[in-house]
Amino acid sequence: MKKRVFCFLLAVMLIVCVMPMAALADGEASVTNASGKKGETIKVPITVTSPSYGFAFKASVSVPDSGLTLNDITISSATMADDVNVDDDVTGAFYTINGKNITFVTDTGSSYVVTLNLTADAVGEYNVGIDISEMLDFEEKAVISAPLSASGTVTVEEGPAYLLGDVNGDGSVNRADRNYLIKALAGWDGYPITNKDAADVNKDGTVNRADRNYLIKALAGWAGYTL
Ligand SMILES: [Ca+2]
Ligand SMILES: [Ca+2]
Repeated sequence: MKKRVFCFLLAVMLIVCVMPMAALADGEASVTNASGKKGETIKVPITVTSPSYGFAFKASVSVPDSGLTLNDITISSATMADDVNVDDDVTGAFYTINGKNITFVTDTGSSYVVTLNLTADAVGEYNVGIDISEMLDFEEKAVISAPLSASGTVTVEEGPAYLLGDVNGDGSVNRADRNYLIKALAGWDGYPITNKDAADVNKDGTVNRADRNYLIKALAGWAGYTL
């Protein structure tokens, strides 16, 4: 009799111990490699997939301390948007998507795309990643057995040293450049053309009234007059 009770208890213990482990099926995460030029915004999509249909997860993303600036994190699914915030109280390069589990409000899918919006500050190759500490299914049961991590590479190449049409060299192209070019071509004092490449908007190798006309049309949005 005692032996039977022991066997029963052992069986219960085995069921209790093994059942939760058997119920866990790992989710997946992957970071898509991305590239761009210095000064540009680079979007890095991270796909998070659950074995369950509909899920919530808690994650942090990592970007390097320099070279890239993390501006924003967006997540696919309009139904989850209200529950997602970038918590920049976290120190260093780590950001947390919601300080807690993202509230589960949808059962419309088994994967989400978390997109990092980065500004490329310096040329280089950088590692970015995501660490998912919890992933819960519709009934708030864990669907990952261990923290889930993924990483990818962001490559930043040298960008143009100037903006075409930025005749006054202030970093943007607008009517001030048109006015500057008009005065420079008219020989006004104090209006030197310091960057001929930027001023040669029609790219014919010289800076003259044709560039002025081109710039006027480009700023007015004429078809075929791109900068
Ligand atoms: Ca300018
Ligand atoms: Ca020209």
